[in-house]
Amino acid sequence: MFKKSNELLSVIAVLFFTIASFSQEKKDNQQSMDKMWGEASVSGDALKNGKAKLFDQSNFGMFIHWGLFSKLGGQWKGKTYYGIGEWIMNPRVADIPAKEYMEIANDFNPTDFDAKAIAKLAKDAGMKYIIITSKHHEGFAMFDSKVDDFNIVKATPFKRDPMKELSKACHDLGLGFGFYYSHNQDWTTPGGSGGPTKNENGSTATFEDYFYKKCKPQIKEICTNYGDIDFIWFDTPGGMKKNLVIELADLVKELQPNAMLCSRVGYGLGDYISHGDMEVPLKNLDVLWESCDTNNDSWSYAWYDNNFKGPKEILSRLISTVGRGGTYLFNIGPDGNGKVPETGVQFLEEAGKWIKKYPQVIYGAGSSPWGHAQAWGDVTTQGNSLFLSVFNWPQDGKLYLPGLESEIASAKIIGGGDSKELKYDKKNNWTVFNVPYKVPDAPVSVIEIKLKSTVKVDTTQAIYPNITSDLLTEFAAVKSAEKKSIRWMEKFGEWKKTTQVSQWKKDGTATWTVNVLQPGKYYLHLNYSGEDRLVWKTITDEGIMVQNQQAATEKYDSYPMGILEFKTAGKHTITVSLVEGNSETSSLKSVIIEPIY
Ligand code: JFZ
Repeated sequence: MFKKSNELLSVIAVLFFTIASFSQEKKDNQQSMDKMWGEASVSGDALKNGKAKLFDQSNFGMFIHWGLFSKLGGQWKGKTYYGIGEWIMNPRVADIPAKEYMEIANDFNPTDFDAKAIAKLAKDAGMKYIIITSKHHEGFAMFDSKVDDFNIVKATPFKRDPMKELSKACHDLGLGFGFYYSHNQDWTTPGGSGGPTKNENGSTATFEDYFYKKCKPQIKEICTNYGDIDFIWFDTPGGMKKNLVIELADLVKELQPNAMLCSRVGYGLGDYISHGDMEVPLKNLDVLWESCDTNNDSWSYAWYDNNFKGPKEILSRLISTVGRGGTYLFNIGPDGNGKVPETGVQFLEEAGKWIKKYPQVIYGAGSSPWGHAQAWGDVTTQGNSLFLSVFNWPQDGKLYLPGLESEIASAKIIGGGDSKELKYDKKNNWTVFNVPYKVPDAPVSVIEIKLKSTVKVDTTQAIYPNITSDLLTEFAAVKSAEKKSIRWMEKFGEWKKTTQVSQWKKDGTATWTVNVLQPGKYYLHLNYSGEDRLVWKTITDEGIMVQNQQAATEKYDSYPMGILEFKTAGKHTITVSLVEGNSETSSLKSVIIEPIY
């Protein structure tokens, strides 16, 4: 939940996504929208006028990617194309000609689609709304469209409008409902971005042709025929002209004044920022924002993709997103028959059971006063209560909380079972809770701390005495080297991102200020990528130095460096520099400090 509603005027966030980087191999295939630096600013208006309430309070929604691509499931003419399934027709993937692709509709008959079951799944999973692809880049309308025949009612044997069914099922269950719509990219409609450049009759198609004949009229349809809409989730604005984006945003505002627009509409016209990294940001963000993520690796169904996130992974990502101040939009991909893959369903239902027990940890919850994760989990808040969600329960009966400066009124393990007051000691500015050895609950245990006053926290990175501390470069002060976020794709369209330090000059350093409770010896590991072998030096403010040579590869990995010692408790610095190795490519991701047993 976003807390500083009154302070917010306008915030600019730059979304570093280049659709261009979807293509590493076929640079020649780049289209006009390819170089896309989506710059998104959001005004705080949605919060002030109450429109953002569902979004801001819910913190958890369901995303659904479903279309003709779901029928292909990552496979075309006997060959599997690994990566995000909804891009299969793109020249960078299977390169399916528009005409041939459109014929898939002839046999698209998803008779297993059960709108009520999907809405119930979202509800059981603890999600408060559903946002579904009404038209993805492929250009196929998954709804009854009067303005374009390439749609599920006209062009398929199915003949039903599943969006009617799903919007009704959501409204019946009291869930919010919204549509994804690819407004710029349309790969089968002449004039659409990435689409055919000529009309049927051979004349040149313009983007305006597509926009006025299909895109805008379809937005009118989805904003008119499905009752109250809570979200219109436009995507990949690319090089779309500003006046056209304004026309669309205005149309939505006129027809569905309560619909939240995500920043991907373009030109800062969104109500909230959408992050697309399939990842939880590392630092709190004081704007309205959402992180979209998927339950396996692809957004749409792919036959081979059963790498489903387990209940604990779902919960920890959700809690950490709320902890960073955001909302979590979690995607499922029904298959070509309309069925949601069973493993994904099961894991979501298990996660939902946990949320039913701990609603206060999620709904309407505020971000962590620490501004970043804890080594054992994360923190969310309600008023003067802190919820410590523990993903890794300590094995020695002590839970260490660094930097809490406000006075504690009470501390209890919640969620049923043993709800005795927890005893704790204060050491320096650490609070050390005496906790049971046995894990209180699975997959996540929660301690509620009630404070006597509003929370005050020292947010310094902590060295935990009983659990490994990962000091990320995001939190380092860097001199004579370059700290920046880099992004890459694992499989096609599967984005990964990290903040790292590279381009080391001779005197280049990365320095962390840390809060140490337990003086003594710790293992030091460095996580980096690079070439051949590298020599790194790590030195503390007490003059304790560890220098060693280890191998390096192009993949980030952690390597043992030796033993680092803190002679005293309190604030210290840890400074890392590159002694030998390629100063440009040596890329430091984090410093890992591990207690020795
Ligand atoms: C877009 C789509 O191209 C994709 O198919 C899927 O629908 C996804 C949810 O959105 O892909 C993006 C867009 C932006 C980012 C990443 C993937 N981003 O900003 O990191």
